Amino acid sequence: MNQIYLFGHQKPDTDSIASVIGYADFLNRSEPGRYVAVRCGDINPETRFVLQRYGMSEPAFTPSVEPRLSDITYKPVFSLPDDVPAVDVATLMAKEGIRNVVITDESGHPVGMVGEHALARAYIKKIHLAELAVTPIPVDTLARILNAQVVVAAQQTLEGKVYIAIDALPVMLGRMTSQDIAVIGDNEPEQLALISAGIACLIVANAAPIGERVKKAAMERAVTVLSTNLDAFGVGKMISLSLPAREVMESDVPLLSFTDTVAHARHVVAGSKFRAACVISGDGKLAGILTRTTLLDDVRKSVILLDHNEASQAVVGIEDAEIVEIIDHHRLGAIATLKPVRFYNDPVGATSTLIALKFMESGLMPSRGIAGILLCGILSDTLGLRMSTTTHKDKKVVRWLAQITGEDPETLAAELLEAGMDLAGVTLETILTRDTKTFELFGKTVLIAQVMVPSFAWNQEREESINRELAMLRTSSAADLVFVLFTSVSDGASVVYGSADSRALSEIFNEPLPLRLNGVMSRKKDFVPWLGEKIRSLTK
Ligand SMILES: [Mn+2]
Repeated sequence: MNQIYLFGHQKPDTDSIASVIGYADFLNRSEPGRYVAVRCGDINPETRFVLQRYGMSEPAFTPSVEPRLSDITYKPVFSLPDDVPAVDVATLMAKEGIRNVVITDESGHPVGMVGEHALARAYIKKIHLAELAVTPIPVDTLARILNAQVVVAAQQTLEGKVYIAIDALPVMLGRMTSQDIAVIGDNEPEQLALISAGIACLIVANAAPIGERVKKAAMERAVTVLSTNLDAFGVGKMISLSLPAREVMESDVPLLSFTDTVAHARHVVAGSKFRAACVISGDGKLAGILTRTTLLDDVRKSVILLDHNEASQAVVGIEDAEIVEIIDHHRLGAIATLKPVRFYNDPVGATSTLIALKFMESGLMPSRGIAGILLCGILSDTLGLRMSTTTHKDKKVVRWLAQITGEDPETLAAELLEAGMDLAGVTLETILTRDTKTFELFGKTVLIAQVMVPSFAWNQEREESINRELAMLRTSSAADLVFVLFTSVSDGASVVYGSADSRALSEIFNEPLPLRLNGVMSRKKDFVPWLGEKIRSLTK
């Protein structure tokens, strides 16, 4: 069962976060755990207030839905430690029908890969070497490769040249050192002579009998004795396949991590001579192997979009995701989808209304927390049901949610507004400079700040400091005129404070500031045109 992620738009507001949490809860009633509320932007102060008030946690931050390597299901990986003989690697490849075996170091980190290419290259090179030898190889491993019995175990590992006893004994002995290995047949005098010369290991081929005298002598001289039913040629052949994987492997294997995108992985795999790459987990251990076939799987993430239907507002990578549903109340700027999609658009005041209606219509009762955040989503988007976008459905749903939560929508809307203004614990300087715009009006540079307030009591309490800050702002900005509009949505008015030379101020306003301007809500549409006219008449 694949998970489905619910996203609001970028720069999420309370309506989009409430819809995402509320709808995930609604859907999980029938398929618990399948639907995951997420967000692709920062939570704003108003939404933080709402989530805290109802004890709901923030949706997890998910900045992108581009398929990543963590979205792929990996088959078990064939890997072997770097000290196993190449013949084991080749055997595994043949048995499992695979082209590559990953080689790991003792801590499980991938260090290389052995493929058909590496094996061929290693042995073609080796064919040109005249000598047969073993790199350090455990006696047990050598015995296993040769299908041999360890008759006398004197060493743990062997590392030396390998001689097949076909030359005359003195010639043999002249060449061999105490590190070396002799392969011999059914010839007890020579077996004994080699042992007493003090070589490292005697391999008795053709399952030739090994007498008690030989065993005793070998034990005394600490010579390892192996008995195999291979002939001498077979022993030589197998020893040449005993090279440890670390000497055969190719070490330039591309490594990828779970956070890499599938698109990047495709590129890497296609460019790799192995046509494969290793995926490593956070601790550097081998987690999987990627091949062109693994990358053919469809790894699109399934998403539900709430409170938006335009690609430009959606999470990064939306074009690589599978959209299964859209619920919105905005204009259509709809995303193109590959498959048919459930699309529910209704121009009500908030998406939260549509989610609450889902609960209502299916007879499901939302928890107090879900009801509370949906209520806030609606009150936030409709400014307490005052916006012209408000419909009877929003009003009906607000009544229902108010009943469940025991909230008074009027009071709650005012609290939301105040939380959204983010005035608590912030310095006046920050508040005044958070939203400023500079205009050139008939030769004057005019800086206008705007601050949304819950009521004008807020600025009345701070009159002196506001005037002081404005004077400082005028100096630092070098503007001719500096204004701040304190705007109260519930009053439908703004109060303006200003700093300029006093003659200019009295000529513009005819009375001392601050001044309440009824109906002035928008700096751009209401205040600037009026101010521009005044300044123009002054300069005439
Ligand atoms: Mn909305």
